[in-house]
Amino acid sequence: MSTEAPLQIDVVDSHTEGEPTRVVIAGWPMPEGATMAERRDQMRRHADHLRRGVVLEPRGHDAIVGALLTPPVERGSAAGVVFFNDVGYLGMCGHGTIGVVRTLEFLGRLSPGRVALDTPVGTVSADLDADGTVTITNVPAYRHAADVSVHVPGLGTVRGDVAWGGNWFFLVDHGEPALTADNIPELTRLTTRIRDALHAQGITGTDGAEIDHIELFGAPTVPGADSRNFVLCPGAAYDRSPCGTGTSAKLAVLHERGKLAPGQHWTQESITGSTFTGWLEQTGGRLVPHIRGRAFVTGRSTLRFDPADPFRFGWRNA
Ligand code: PYC
Repeated sequence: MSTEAPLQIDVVDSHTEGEPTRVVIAGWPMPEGATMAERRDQMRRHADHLRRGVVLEPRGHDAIVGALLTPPVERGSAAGVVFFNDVGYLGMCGHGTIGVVRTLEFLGRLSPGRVALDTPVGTVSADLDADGTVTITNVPAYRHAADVSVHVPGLGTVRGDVAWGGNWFFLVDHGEPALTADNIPELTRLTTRIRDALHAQGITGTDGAEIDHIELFGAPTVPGADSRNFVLCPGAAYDRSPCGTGTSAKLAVLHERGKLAPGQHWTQESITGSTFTGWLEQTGGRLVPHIRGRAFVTGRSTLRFDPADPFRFGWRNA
C-alpha cells in the first residue's frame, strides 16, 4: 500500500435512517492483508491521515461513518468493507452496511437480491428489496454479562448488560432525563461518564475488549416501535439511526431475558424517531440478528487534498 497521500478521493454519501455514511469508491490506496482485520490494521498504521481527512471537518463532521470498499477476502463475497469514524475503526456497522448496499445499487453495481460483504469481524450479508429497503444478516450477537453495576462518580450506581452485536455495547434501561432531542447534550455527557467509568473500573467485553458504545433505552414515541434509544458512538457523536449493531446487541439481551423468541420482530426507534426492525434467527446455538432499514444516497463528490492545505487531513476539537 502506498503511503503517499492521494490528491483526490471519490466518495458517495448517504444516510441510513438519519445516520450518515460516506463510502470511498476511488483514490484510496488499497490496504494489503489476507483478512479484513489485517487490512484494517494496515489502514490504522499507514493511512490514518486519510480516515481523518475523509470524515473530519472541514470535509465532514463527527457523525460521519466512512466505509472503504476493498476486494473480498471470502469466496462468494462481493466486496470487503472497513468502517471508520472520527476517532478510529468499527468492527461492523449496521447503518453503514445498509448505506454501502444502497451506494452499490446507485453505482449500478448491485440489483435487488442478496450480497455478501466481508468485514473485520466476519462476513455479513444483505438483501436489497425492489423498494430500496435493505435487510442485513449480521454476525452472531451475544450477551457477555448481565446486570453489571458500574459506579459513575457524581451519579451513583448504573446497571446494565454488556453485549456484542458487531461492536461492544453497555445497554442500560434508562429513566431521566427523557430520551428526547432536546436532551441530546445531557445524554451525551451522561453516556460519556458511564463509558469513562466502565474503562476506569476495568469492565470490558470478551478478552478485555473495550466497550466503546453506550446505549440507553426508554419508552417508544412512534407508532409500532417497541423501544426508543440513545446511542453514544466511539468519540462524542450519537447515532442518528437506531444503530444496527446496537439493535443486534439489544436483541441478544432480550432473548437472554426470555423477552424475544427467534423470529419475533422488535422495532427499535432512534433518538431522531427513525426505526429499524430486527429479529433473531437461532442457528447452531448462535443468535444471528437480521436488521431492516432504509438508506438514501445524498451526494457523490470528489474530495481534494491540496498539499498546501494545513487542514487537508482534517481537524478535530479533542
Ligand atoms: O449502525 O451499527 C451501526 C452503527 C455503529 C456506529 C454507528 N452506527
